[in-house]
Amino acid sequence: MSLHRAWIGLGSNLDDPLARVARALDELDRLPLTRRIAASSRYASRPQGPQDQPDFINAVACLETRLSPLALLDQLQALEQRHRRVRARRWGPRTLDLDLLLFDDDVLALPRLRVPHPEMARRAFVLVPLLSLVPDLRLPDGRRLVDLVAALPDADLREVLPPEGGDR
Ligand code: A4P
Ligand code: MG
Repeated sequence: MSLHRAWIGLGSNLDDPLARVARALDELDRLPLTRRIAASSRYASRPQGPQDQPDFINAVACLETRLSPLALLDQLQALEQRHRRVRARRWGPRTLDLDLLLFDDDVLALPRLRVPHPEMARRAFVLVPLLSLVPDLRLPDGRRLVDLVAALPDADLREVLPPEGGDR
């Protein structure tokens, strides 16, 4: 089983989102065959989509894993369930949302899994934390992260916590 690099987007806007995202970062480090090798700052932003819900806390983490993409997705979904996430409506409030953003340079279009995450290139709350960790990143199609960030409309994104010490 080879070693892969996976990027995860974390989001929460219910039940103490800052503490929840911190806990989820620890839980990602404890997934089977996986360790977390980087975590961004936490960022607060207004909800993208329906506005009548609390602001979100978002972060991005980098994992080294020997899991396959689908096995990793299973683990992420199980972790979401343990946070009692309620899937009420699309883009609505959630206790914990874990998106698999990138998996090596793979491009996947499976019924359960699309990688790169189809919305990531439009989302400041994904691109900005990712850029803070890997300034020279390119998407599998060759687009540079720095160019995607420059093309975003003015981002309402507030850094609320510095990166964790020692794990970058
Ligand atoms: N799925 C396919 N590809 C992936 C992938 N790369 N990573 C499938 C994770 N899941 C993937 O997801 C629905 C299905 O997508 C899953 O069963 C999986 O098999 P979901 O998370 O249950 O559905 P959802 O979250 O209700 O909808 P969606 O479109 O996934 O929402 P997002 O993209 O998760 O966005 N605003 C701010 N400021 N910050 C946020 O974090 N998040 C959302 C939710 C909206 N607005 C936000 C934020
Ligand atoms: Mg999601």
